[in-house]
Amino acid sequence: MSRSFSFTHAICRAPSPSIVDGLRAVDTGAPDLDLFRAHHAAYVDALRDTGANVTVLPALDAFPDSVFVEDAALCLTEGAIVMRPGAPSRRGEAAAMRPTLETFYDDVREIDGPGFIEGGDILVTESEILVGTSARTDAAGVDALRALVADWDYRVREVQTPPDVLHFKTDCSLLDADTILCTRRLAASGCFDGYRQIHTADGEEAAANAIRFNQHVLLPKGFPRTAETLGKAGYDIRQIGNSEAAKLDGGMSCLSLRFRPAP
Ligand code: CIR
Repeated sequence: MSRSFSFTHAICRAPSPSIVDGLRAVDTGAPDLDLFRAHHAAYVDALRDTGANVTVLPALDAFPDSVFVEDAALCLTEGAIVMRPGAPSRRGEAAAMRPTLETFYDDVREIDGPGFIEGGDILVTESEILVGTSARTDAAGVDALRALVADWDYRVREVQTPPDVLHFKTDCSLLDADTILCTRRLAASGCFDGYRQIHTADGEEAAANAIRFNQHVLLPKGFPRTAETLGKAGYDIRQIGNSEAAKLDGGMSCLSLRFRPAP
């Protein structure tokens, strides 16, 4: 049983009207709440189509970016870890996720300061946990994670998120046990040497933030050449509208926590 893309559960959170105040690197206009909600509903449906049990938490108006639940926690089989986001406006989201994690896990741990780490910088593969340092995740945060998962027998490898890229997983996704979808700029760092790699088409770098969820790969809409490559490689692609989340630098992975808790 794969532990890195075979899931029974997901947690999402409804977008809040305060989403218009969400963080963004470049202002390309406010997201449209109704369209965001429609995209979010299609995303949840796509997860449910795989047979997953999907919990959709109520919107949290006090936290404009809280729809991007991936950054608040890391869910492994053995237990869950509450993150310590580098963005000050997002720290309360992590604490707010804890009670939900406790309904699924007996063992919920928490990153202690002084370091910072966000879930978007963490890629779990069959053999290791890669963590990209970024503007949101620092070396102390990686060390804190390493210490917390040591008794669960995970190897944690620190790598670097490319400059000007929000999160490590903005530029990569796990497609199966040993295959990574990634941008050429991230591949050039050598961090995926030893893995089979599929690169996004030039100009379609935003397609790298996909998710493999059981039999499907959820890909943002609007990246036809990357979709074609993945289809030819045998992946069952579901393309989901992402224009509104993209205005806030969000993609497919950010919108869910995906997991298979121990029975
Ligand atoms: C932020 O800047 O934190 C949000 N606007 C976007 C977070 C996207 N999350 C992710 O890539 N995991």
